[in-house]
Amino acid sequence: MSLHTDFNLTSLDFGSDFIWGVSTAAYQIEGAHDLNEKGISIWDNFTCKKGTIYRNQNGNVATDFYHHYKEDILLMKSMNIPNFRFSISWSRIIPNGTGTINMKGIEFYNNVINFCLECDITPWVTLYHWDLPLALENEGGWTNRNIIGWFKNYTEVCARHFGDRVKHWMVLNEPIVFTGAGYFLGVHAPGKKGLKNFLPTVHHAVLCQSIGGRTLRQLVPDSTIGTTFSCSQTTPYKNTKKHILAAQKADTLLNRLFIEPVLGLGYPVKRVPILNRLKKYIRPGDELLMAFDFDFIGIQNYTREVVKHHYFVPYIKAQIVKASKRKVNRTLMDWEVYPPSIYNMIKQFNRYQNIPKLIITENGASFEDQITNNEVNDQKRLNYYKSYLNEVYKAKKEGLKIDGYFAWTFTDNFEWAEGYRTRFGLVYVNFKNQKRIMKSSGKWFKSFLRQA
Ligand code: GCO
Repeated sequence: MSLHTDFNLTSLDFGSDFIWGVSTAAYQIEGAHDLNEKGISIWDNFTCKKGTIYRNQNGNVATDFYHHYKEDILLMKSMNIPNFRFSISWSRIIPNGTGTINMKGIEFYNNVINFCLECDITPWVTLYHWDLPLALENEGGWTNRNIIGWFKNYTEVCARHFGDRVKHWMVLNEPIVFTGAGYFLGVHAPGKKGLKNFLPTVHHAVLCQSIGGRTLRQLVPDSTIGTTFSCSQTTPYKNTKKHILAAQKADTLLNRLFIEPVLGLGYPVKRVPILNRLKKYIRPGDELLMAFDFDFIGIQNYTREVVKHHYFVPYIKAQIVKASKRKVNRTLMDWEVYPPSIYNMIKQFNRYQNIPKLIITENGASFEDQITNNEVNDQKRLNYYKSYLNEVYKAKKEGLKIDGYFAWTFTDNFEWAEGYRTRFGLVYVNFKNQKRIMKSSGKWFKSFLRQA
């Protein structure tokens, strides 16, 4: 597999109705963490705990999108980017999660939405990109079944205030990551651990996924509604029975756990019997509630995982073998650069019936960026994009369903536990003075999109 792919495509080769855009998330860019009566989120809180984040950094300021949104949206426009995916910070518009609405928060998102529309950029809004109001976490957060009512109310507030202009919605961002990293491993907010936190969280996220979808459809019937999933091809470490089984288990957890209940297939318990313990949280009627006919499914792919049987790993006896241990081409996140993974995941999701549209809602890479004479020549990222887009094109050409592609991400930003160490942007941010510099990858994306 060569990374220096011959790449002669333009965006038009994917069809004139293919959707192109960039993705972001509130906590990673907004900053203004306590401005204008915003409430505290679990990420505001988690980042205060020493040792949780690289160099104890936080998103208090981030890229200060809160004050730079016009500049950023104008830059986006100058780069021919037609669609902008961002998320709403729940605690900015409902500081305590339920109850009083903060009109200053509503105003901020109104300004962002209106400015996008003025610039001819379509807003794509994610309701939940991981920043739960702390007040709700203090009552158990996602482990508490009351989250269903809290989330429904939050969805209604968003639909009522923004639904007249926002016609593209995503309910959740990568539920396996916020449940797994946040409520099982404890490495993301809120830092909870263990099965007793993970399992109820999974079930409640599955319910909120579809309840959010249903609520939006009712209140904004003329909109396109989706939800997003992270996914990675899983490859057995060796072609032996036990490693193959380990890879299948990882596939179940990473790629199937949240999509299958949406499609009415229930939880994929066969390969990972521990998931049978979800029964404890399933109430009569839930099976039906879990399913929803989304207008599109967003998939987010960065890498593949090589998986090994490991006897001592509790519950699943499977372990991911890091890219650095395999001597493969990798990003700063220690994720293997493996373009066929995006093709294979498109293919895997195409095997499900009843997904009307499939959109790549994130793909991108973090590499060391250097500024020389005010330029950032990020050839590795550029090659990454080209080689992954080649694979998306291959899928399209073969007639697989694939309807859009959003790059992760527009500007460098706060990368969760990695802080500001790992930059993913098409645009470089100097975090000392908030200056933006379009990277080579950004310039390339601009010319690639020219005719879109
Ligand atoms: C997501 C991601 C983003 C990350 C990106 C790179 O799920 O949407 O976690 O927020 O920044 O995936 O890791």
